[in-house]
Amino acid sequence: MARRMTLAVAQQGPVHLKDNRASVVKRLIAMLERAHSMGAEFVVFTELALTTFFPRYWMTDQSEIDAFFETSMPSNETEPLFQRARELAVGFYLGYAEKTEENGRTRRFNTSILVNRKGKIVGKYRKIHLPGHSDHLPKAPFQHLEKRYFEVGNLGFKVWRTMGANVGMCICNDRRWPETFRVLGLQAVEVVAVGYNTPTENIHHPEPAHLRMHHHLITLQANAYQNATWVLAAAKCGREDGFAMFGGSCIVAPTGEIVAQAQGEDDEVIVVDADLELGAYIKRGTFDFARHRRIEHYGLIAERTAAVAPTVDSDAD
Ligand code: CDV
Repeated sequence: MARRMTLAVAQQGPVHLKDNRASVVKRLIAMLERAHSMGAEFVVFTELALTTFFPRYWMTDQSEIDAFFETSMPSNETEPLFQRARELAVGFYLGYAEKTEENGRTRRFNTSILVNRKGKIVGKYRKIHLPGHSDHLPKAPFQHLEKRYFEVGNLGFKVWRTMGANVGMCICNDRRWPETFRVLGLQAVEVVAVGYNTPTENIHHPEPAHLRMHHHLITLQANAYQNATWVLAAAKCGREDGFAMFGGSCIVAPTGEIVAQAQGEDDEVIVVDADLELGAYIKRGTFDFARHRRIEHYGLIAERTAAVAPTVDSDAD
């Protein structure tokens, strides 16, 4: 029997350096209301939704860096979003830069939260696959300093039972890794929320823009199918102070099909009336993990990071 949940993705257009939190939150509320008017029960906002994508800038002054971070959630500026979501009974995923004190140490993470339909934070995820570099690349057209400004997340990949579904989270670059989705899949995930900021240009290697979009979509589609889960992917996109990031926000069904996709590169809401049971037949069949997984042959995945080539050439006489 179908189990329906109306799912939304709120793609976000550019946030410039001059834009303050209050103006961003206003835009998020407008999209939340639009999603609600389309019947949505859960809305996915993007990664680092409250500010511009600041890892593109080399900064050395810690107070300048910390201005992009939140020290509490909800904060004064985000409380109106929580309030409106509570009134409308809409759950949401929100990404932001988190500064926190843990065991007497200041720590900074690229974080997302899962908020239920009562406005309560029920889950937190801290980004694990941090892309980019930590050193200054003065010749590059822009930086990607996530490895400088954030620590690797310490909360693992978790799934929460909330709003009648098994919901998991990851952030941007995590979506490219099958390990992310398989760990969520092993917790019977039904809905994966992912926000992202993906520059249109690859600063490390000349790469056609269409391939950037291709890689984004094939990873979402393959991971959705291989774990029989809905995937809700929300971009921050367009030109932030001239720096281009692609859109391509979409909702992928457990079959691996894209069932809704954003049309432009600005604030835009897409909604799908989803059947959470759609993936059940795949989980009973091809990807019935209990029957078919062969963990005795997967050891290297958890033991080894870098690839190591065979030492023996099998063609040698
Ligand atoms: N914010 C990101 O994690 N962006 C990466 C870029 C650097 C490739 C991404 O995987 O989209």
